[in-house]
Amino acid sequence: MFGFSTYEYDDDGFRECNVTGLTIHKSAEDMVKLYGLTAILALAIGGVFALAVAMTRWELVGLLSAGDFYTYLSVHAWNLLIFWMVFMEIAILYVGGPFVLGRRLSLPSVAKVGWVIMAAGAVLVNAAILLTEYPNQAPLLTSYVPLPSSWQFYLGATVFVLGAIVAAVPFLATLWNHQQEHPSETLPLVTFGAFITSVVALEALLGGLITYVPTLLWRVGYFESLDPAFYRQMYWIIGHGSQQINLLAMITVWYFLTHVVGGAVVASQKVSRAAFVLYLFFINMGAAHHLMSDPVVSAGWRMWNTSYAAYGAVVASMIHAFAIPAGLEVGRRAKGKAGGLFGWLWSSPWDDPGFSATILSIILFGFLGGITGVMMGQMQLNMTWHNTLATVGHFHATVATGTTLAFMGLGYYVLRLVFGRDWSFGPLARIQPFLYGGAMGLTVLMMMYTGILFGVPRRHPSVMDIPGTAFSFSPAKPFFVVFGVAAILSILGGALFVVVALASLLFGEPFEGGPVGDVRRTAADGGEGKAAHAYSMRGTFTLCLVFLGAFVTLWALNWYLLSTIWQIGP
Ligand code: HEM
Ligand SMILES: [Cu+2]
Repeated sequence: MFGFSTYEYDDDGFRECNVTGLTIHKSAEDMVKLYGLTAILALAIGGVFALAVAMTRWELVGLLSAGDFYTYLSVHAWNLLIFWMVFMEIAILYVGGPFVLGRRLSLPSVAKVGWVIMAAGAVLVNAAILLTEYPNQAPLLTSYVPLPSSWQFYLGATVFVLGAIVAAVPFLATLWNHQQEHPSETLPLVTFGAFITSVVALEALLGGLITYVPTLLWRVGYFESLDPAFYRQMYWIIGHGSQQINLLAMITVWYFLTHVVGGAVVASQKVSRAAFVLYLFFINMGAAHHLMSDPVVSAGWRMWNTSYAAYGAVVASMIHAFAIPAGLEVGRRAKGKAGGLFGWLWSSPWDDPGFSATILSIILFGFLGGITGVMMGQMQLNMTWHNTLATVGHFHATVATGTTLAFMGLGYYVLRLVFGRDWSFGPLARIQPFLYGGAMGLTVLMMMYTGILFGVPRRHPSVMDIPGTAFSFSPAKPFFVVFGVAAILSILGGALFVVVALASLLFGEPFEGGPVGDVRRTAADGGEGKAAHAYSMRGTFTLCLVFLGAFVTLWALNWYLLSTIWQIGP
């Protein structure tokens, strides 16, 4: 497809990848290319709008008028959080299913139809937002009822959701056919992770239909009104659910890339699989954290869903956060690539952007996104985060930094192993994950500081003069300078990825194959024939203690800050 690829197939359409050892069929490969490239296009569009949005919030520049700000913010959010992520996730399903199982993609024409529907939905959403005219309003990400967004927007959103459901069908059919032929085989871990992702995705997408179809009917006049409380609850099934898809897909990519590039093994299949199953049962309840400040749902309901129940999902995250670095440590110790506490880490292939993007994704997601998510998902602390720029900081740490970096890392390997192209501008490709991750880390911290320390609200075109507020935000000004510069750098970092990807496709040298990173893809387990869990994991354990220390410190600090604004007693 597209004629960019350098690989040849046998008469049945199969070829063997000499890096991963996977048997890959053209039907699946073509679709990975199609969905992957579409995702990168959405990333580029969203990134351009990011620049305008960030340069408006940096009031020194103050780029956009109030009216335009909401239009640009909506285009930014939909292209990045929805189109970049979901097109990439369908590609990940096709990697995790047919690629890993060594099969052709079942129902390949359904995959094409799915793409056409999704692309039509995406174009319609973008057009509807950009052409919004008063009294219609730009929807932002959430299009909360009774905000009147155009019916074309809701139609586009519905079409896109339907398209994503159609696109998931070939993946599920591939798994179904595989199980029919090999009823007693267990799915490989990456396929298992992709399967759980698809189940969570279908739940989320059904939530999307329950949200967008009634709203569309309201906008075309069929319903007189829609209950905002109903909308918010239903909306967050997809709004939060799609973040869970992002999380699960990212974790699946973490397992895949640390293995392919760093030589990681799975320390314990059972433990990692159990963690995926925990997500399946508990992660949806986290959706209630978006309703923390909503008066309609009872305090008991909020607390049960966001504390007790959601901790089932937090435990799962903690397990993966241990298992993935531990797998890397064990894999590298087994291959003699480690000495001392952290030798396995220092000796890793940091100059490989697939590897550095993955590790930066893990670290930044965990420390910046994960810790803040658990804090702001807690009822009392939520009060200091709700609707401030700190919330935006949180989700830029998770999706915009963590997931985006992981998907970029995967993108580098799609270029090599699927398109058969080596990276153009090699030195730039090597620094790209560090530039993007470093600058985004700083951008995110500034959003959090200005939100938590000064209460700067989210979704507001002006910063220092906000109607209805009696106090001054001006002490936040110096932080916005850092924010503005870091935002420009991170957008440059993102643009660099797009440039390297396109240049590699068009002008890249053929990728010669052979082992990548510094490990040979022969035996999956240790050279000495020891079981994976028999190797020391003390480096990972130490890292976990550092994480715990950071967690406790930030938790205590947030409670302290809350206590300074919330007087108890006389
Ligand atoms: C490339 C660097 C990026 C920068 C500098 C950036 C900056 C911003 C800024 C300043 C806002 C507006 C905050 C407000 O006023 O409320 C925003 C909103 C948002 N961004 Fe980004 N962003 C970036 C990348 C991303 C990525 C990669 C994603 C998703 C994967 C993303 C998803 C969102 C979403 C969902 C919103 C909220 C929209 C809403 O409130 O409805 N951003 N971003
Ligand atoms: Cu959520």
